Amino acid sequence: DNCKSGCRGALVVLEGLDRCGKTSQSARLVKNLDELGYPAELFRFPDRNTVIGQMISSYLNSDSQLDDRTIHLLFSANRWEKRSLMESKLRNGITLIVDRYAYSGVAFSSAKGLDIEWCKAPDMGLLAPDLVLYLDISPEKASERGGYGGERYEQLEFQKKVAKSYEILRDASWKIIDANRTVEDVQEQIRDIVLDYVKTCRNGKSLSQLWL
Ligand code: NYM
Repeated sequence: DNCKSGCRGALVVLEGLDRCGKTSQSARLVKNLDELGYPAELFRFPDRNTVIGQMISSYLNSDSQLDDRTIHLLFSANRWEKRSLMESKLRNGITLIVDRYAYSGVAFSSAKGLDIEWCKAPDMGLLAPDLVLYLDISPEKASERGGYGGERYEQLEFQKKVAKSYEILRDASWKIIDANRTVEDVQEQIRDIVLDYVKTCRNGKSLSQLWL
């Protein structure tokens, strides 16, 4: 089952409210794919390891205050600084499992009242995901899951607005996953869906650009 030329990895994004289970599911998915012989790596946004990521982290911890548009653009820049690395990994046959992407950027910033088209603009031209999985959980249920960690945005009323923004953003291609089930049930469903996409991408589906 060798990778022929033109064979690439799949770009898979997991989205959802805070505490929907994305982070554990992303890690499990990478492990599952690796075990099945499909090389996979985990990316997450914000990536707090870069200089821009540290500015974002300090904002989320309320150690710094930033204008709503400023932080929005930093989140976007944090994705742009990973774009070429992501592209080369994909072209080398590695599937990328990405914990949050541009959709989080738009959902959280537009929940603050920023115009949705303004929010989308800086992310136009990033790599378009082959698959978006939305881990669906009600804001109330999510808030009961061991409580929020105290970061900015982790409040029930705000999460309700984020859920509405996600509803506006999503299109028919998104796979909506019922995240109210056991970790294992969710994991199994996600793995089966993603395997299909990984195979399609290996068969030569081309990479495209987001929102262009
Ligand atoms: N977030 C994340 C944004 O507001 N905009 C973005 O572009 C991204 C990627 O950061 N509450 C928010 C969503 C989360 C917070 O994410 C930190 P995480 O997945 O908890 O590290």
